[in-house]
Amino acid sequence: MKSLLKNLNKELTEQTPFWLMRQAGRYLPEYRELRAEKGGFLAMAYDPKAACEITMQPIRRYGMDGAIIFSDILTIPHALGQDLQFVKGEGPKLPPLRSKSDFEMLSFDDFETTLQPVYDALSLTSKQLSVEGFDHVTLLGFAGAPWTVATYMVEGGGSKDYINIKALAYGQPDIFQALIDLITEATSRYLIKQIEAGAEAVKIFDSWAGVLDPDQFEQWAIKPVQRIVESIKAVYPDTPVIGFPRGAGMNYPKYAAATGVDCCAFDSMMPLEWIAEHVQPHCTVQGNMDPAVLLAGGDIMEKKINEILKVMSKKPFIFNLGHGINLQTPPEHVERLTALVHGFRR
Ligand code: 1CP
Repeated sequence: MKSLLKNLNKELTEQTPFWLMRQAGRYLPEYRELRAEKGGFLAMAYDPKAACEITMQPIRRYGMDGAIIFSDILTIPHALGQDLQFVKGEGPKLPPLRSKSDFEMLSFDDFETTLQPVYDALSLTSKQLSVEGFDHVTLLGFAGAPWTVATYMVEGGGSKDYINIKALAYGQPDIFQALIDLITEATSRYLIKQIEAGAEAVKIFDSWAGVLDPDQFEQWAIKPVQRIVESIKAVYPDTPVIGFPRGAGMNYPKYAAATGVDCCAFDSMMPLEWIAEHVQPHCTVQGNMDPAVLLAGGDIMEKKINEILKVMSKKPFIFNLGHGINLQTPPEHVERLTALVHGFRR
């Protein structure tokens, strides 16, 4: 079995597997070239050949143990009928949903047709990995967690204070619950189809879980993910699920225990010894080097990589960053990281 999958199945391997969040993207010149040619992010994400090519780019350069399909968490609102645009340098823009009638416009009518290119990209990449001899690489599918996806749908893009979505959650809990239920259903269907198309494991990104209070965390970060994991496991009991409740802090152990994820991914804010003591006994762990360390490179990067591997690699562990690669990262730093992680022995 592939080493990343082995670790997800709670088996130790001599070498620690790794991949990097946002490993395909703007820090790579070959990505920037293709982006200029295709004319934008969505055009690439919905073009199975382009998405496959971009997914392969970092694998060809570095041979990571995981290849995450090139797509975005915002394909779900888009497939439910909400307009979506990526404005260069500004990130995603959606017409914000606020009133009851805004939410009533969402539907499953075009859901599968909109998402078909993502499934096609996965099938294509699954084949391409073996054509190019990358038999050690695990193909990863993904989706955003309902809370994080809902923040984009209600705020209309990224947010600093999440005030509109929080006002909705506290002030109109019925409407908010219906939105979370809809995204939960959509995400379950989406991830099951991704597995059908060739994803060998899937990751659920809850990038903004850290802004929830403890009760809300239970209600909006834990419960929906628990339901998604249950739906997936009912169809694919052996496909591992990775959960990433970024910024969850002391809620991490509860999340790991209650959601049923096989692996919990960590941000860089959490101390290694604490993770090893409170979470690693219960599930596989993934993370958590600060992307700024990879940007800086040099001796500090070597020191941090070794610290993480020494503490975490005694149990099933996947090396990764605590958040996505910074776009200014020199590709040579990723090459050095690869040598250091793959050179380390448990
Ligand atoms: O070329 C470009 O300008 C587009 C930049 C870009 C890229 C490369 C966006 C827009 N999305 C992606 C790809 C992407 N997004 C992947 C591909 C696989 C890989 O990791 O290599 C993945 C897994 C995501 C997931 C994603 N999108 C998340 C969750 C992870 C995280 O970073 O916290 C989130 C929050 C998004 C929303 C999004 N999409 C794009 C941007 C710039 C953003 C963030 C906006 C914000 O900060 O609010």
